[in-house]
Amino acid sequence: MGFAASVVTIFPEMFPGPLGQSLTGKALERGDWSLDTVNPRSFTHDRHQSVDDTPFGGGAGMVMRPDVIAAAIDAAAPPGDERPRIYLTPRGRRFVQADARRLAEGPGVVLLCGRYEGVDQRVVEARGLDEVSIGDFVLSGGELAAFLVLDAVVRLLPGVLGSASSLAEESFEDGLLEYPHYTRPATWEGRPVPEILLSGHHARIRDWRKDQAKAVTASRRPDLIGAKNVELHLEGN
Ligand code: 9D3
Repeated sequence: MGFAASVVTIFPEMFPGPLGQSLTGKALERGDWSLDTVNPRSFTHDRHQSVDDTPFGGGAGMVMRPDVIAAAIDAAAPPGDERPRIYLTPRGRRFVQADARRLAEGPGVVLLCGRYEGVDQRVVEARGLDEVSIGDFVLSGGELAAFLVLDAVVRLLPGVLGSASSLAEESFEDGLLEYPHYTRPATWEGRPVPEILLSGHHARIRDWRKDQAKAVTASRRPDLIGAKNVELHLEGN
């Protein structure tokens, strides 16, 4: 009885996609989490299996029909299903690490992937959907956003990341970007690793890494300085 993810999408063949590989894929095989998809196409009535129609008031593009999308959501999450329902849309509030942590502590999530111009707004209200965006750029649909949200959540589930790395992560949650990493060879293409790292002076190495983290954060993400965002641990920057 792990974390249950349901994805409402007209492209179910995209899943599990990258989530079937590596850390998240192993966790899926172990049953730490489950993934099912519901295709709105299965809840259409007409000959052409239309999930979309023209927008009232005019304008470009098509809108996903509320009757079809609501039927798909109800099939994915029957009344009484306690899981939060997220509609992935460029109109949403930004998804952040705190959202990933909150979701990982719950029973699962239902993700609605928009296509075309989006979903009829009445379905958002009627089914209590939380509108979420993954960033200030334009995607062609919500499916890649669903992968991103699920990856961020699944790696936080109990037992998915080793307990050693989890503990290591906690200790680094200082709201800064990470210090740079180096491994063998000690000199590569004429580039030596920073001398301090070969010195064996662990306290001085710790101070150097902290200075590096502060410098890269101030340069690339000045918004994080003083924000004291302890939720955030950005790796590999
Ligand atoms: C012309 C207005 N466009 C909004 C910027 C229309 C539009 C573009 C792209 C409507 C939907 C989409 C598809 N995007 C998503 O479904 C999406 C998304 C995104 O584009 N950026 C950041 N997060 C997300 S979550 C879902």
